[in-house]
Amino acid sequence: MSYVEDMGPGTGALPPRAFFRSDAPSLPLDGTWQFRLDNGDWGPITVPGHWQLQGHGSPAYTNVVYPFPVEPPFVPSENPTGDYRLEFDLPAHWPDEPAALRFEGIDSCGRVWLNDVELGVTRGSRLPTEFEVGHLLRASGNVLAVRVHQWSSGSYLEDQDMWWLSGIFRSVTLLSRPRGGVADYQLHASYDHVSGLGTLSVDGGMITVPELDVHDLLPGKSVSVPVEPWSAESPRLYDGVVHTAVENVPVRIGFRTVAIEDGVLTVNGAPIVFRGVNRHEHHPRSGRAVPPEVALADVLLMKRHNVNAVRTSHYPPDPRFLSLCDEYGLWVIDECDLETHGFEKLGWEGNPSDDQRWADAYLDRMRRMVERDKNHPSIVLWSLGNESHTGRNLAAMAEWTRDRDPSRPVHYEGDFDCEYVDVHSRMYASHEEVDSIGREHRHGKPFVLCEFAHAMGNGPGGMLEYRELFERYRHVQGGFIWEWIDHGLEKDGQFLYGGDFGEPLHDGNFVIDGLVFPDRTPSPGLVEFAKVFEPVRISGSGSAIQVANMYDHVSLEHLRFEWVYEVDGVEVASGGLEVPPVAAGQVAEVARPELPAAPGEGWLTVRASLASPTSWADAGHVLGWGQIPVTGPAPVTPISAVELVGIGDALWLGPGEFDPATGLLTRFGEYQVTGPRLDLWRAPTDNDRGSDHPDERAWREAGLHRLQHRVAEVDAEENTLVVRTRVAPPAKGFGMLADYTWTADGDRLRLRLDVTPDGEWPCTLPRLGLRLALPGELDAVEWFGLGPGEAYADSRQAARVGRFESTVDAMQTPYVFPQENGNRADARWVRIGAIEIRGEPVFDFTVRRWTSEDLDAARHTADLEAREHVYLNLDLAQHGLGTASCGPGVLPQYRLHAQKASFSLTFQHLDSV
Ligand code: IPT
Repeated sequence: MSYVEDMGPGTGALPPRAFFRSDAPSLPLDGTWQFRLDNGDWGPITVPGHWQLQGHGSPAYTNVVYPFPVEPPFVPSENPTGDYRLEFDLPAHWPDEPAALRFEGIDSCGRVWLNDVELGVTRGSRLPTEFEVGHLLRASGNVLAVRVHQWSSGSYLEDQDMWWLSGIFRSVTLLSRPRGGVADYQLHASYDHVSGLGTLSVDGGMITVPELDVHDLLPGKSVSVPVEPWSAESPRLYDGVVHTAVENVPVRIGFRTVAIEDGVLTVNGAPIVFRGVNRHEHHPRSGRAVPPEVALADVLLMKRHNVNAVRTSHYPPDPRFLSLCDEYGLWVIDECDLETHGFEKLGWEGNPSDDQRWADAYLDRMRRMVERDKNHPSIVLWSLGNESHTGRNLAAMAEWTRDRDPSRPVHYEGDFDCEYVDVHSRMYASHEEVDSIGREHRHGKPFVLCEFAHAMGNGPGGMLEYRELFERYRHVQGGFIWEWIDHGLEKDGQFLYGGDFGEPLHDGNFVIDGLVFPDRTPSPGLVEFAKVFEPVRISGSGSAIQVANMYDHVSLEHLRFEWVYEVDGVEVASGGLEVPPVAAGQVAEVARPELPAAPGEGWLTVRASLASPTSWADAGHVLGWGQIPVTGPAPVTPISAVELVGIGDALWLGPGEFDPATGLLTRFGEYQVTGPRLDLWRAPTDNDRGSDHPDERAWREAGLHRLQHRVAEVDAEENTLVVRTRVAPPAKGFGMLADYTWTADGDRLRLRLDVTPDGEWPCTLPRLGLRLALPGELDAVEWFGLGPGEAYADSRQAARVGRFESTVDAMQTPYVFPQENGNRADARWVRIGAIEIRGEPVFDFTVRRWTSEDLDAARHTADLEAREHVYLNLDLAQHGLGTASCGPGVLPQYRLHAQKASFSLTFQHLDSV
């Protein structure tokens, strides 16, 4: 058996230790190396990076299944193998001391030589390996050679849901390790919330923290001093130096104590709630080689969207990311590089987790993570890995970890019975199940959803209802959205997903399931997250405004409050709001400001924003807001009926011209239109397509994507046009009776639509509304309703009542896999060109240059081409979104059923106002 298939950890490495940089010399070896794949020609390659993203071979995506036969530890003989080579000289004055050659990540197995001497073999792709090389170094002409194999025994332990990408994808550094220097160090920095004292000690060197007046504290000794604690909400760090006579390591210390008290996870004595995301390392061009500035971009985006926690799914991230979490403030579950999910397909037969032969490899992975990351205050839980079922090797990892670092509890979702974990964790549990876990306080442990609300495509729906559960039970302590980013790979201006590289086995767009698009543009899901999980909640009742502090630790002192009063979406007054101090978890009540009387629909909007700039956002950045209704809409003038006129082949009613045969509107003022006809179809979302809750299958089976319209009667009365139709799918007996009743006055047309199900409907409806084709020149859109972004029944917290302007193109949400998007909810009116449409009282609308059928057929955004019309959907309702692409479907209250309904709209021609 070759070293590639050896089941043990790698060979030849130095013992794992903390990741740090000291004042000892070091030499970064990142940059251009020489490379060849499978003994091909040598050429340049960038390290860190993946060879598949630099012109050699291609990426492949599978979620659960291994892309090779499952016969552990063997891997295919056709095993893509890359040879890397770098020549380097030492900088002047490089000391004659031991030195470590550090690889931060090689995927999946690397054999390393320096100056023709073999150093050893690495395994554990997302974990560091160091080799002792001091004795091999020369002043110049050092030759570093690494042979990297795409597949190894390690691949069996690295079956995470992501692209298979190989190579030296994290940094390589040569570090001088002076004799008598800091070999490794461990900080212990706890916080006693009763006394307000932080207790500091360090192993591995002396420590000096000038700000705390701590100088040369000896290893093993401790000191207790008054400190400000560290939390994700107030990430106070103290700069210090761990030192020996010959080496200084700058450190940043955060004092905090993680505990489980009465089955509740606390930090510094207060229970915490994870409002978190699962973060894979991904960049649309460089894959899991994520540059530090991109990691920072993630942290800033998270902080600005009220994300307070990250689970590093499903491997330890680049350690620089953890330093950013310390600095900016994010709770972290650091997860080990371990997943054997593909064995599930084999009934877990042969799963490494319970096979003694893999014991060392499991423990080695955990040790390398814990030792590397132990000094980060942001890490509050250690996670053993993901989806690896159960077994002795996992139990051993947990036991070792608890012993090595008693300061942090252990997490692993797969241990359903909580035999060796400290935290009860589940993924995708429905609201109902979370509620019962809450009621029963199952296992008596803190409960977290390590994955919930699958952010694939349009959605997730139902986040608000999860939040309510997090607030209902003290020990239901939040969760982590699956997931942070769409793993689309960019090519020719498009984002590609599974199958786009010709992979014979793949899981399609299941890799496109993030809150941000591949280029990190926030998707509507992230905007909704920010609102649902806002740290300050503002509501109103009567003449009072309630301000609730939803933080776990800090007060609202850093915020300023402002209000604006808008009538019919137009600002009429504004001002500042004095809010008394509100401690974490408390609510303050303040009087509503005096508001001017003005006719129309009046809304008071109160915003809480940063009073001064922080490291992650400017002053004025809004963290929470609420809207309070003040006055209702002014009454509309009723239609004073005009008469129908027949001219030649056409029927005229006010500003509208109708086809007497079909009863369809063909012209409105100067616009040629085709229209409004009953529409029940939407381009299914990923969540509609979800496997366990197959709304889409039922809809297609029912034929809702190919409804036919039969005009039963066009009844032109004196001043009313009544068009009776029956709309139904081919081959089926059920259908919908749809009656259109038109009346008009000089420049207005009023339509009442009455729908009545005919026969037994077998399924829910994607939407219930009307579709109208308008001339393609129309572009500018203005509306008064919910906005500015899209909103759906179960994902609409982020939309506020206001007056908004946009364009047809800008109103499309470019989901990587095209699907229903862009719905604007609760419009009172919308204006497109000179057409104004008013609801009674409100309606939803979408407007696009292609049809729902085009959207349904498209597989990539580039498939969507503008037609010559603009299609306007005017809906009474749409089915909710849910999160059935992985998890529960649409909650009952957001499901759209076929039932009797009426819906009225008034079309007004504005030029004639
Ligand atoms: C769960 C995985 O943990 C995660 O990696 C991802 O694949 C997610 O699903 C879906 O995108 S596992 C699933 C069987 C619940």
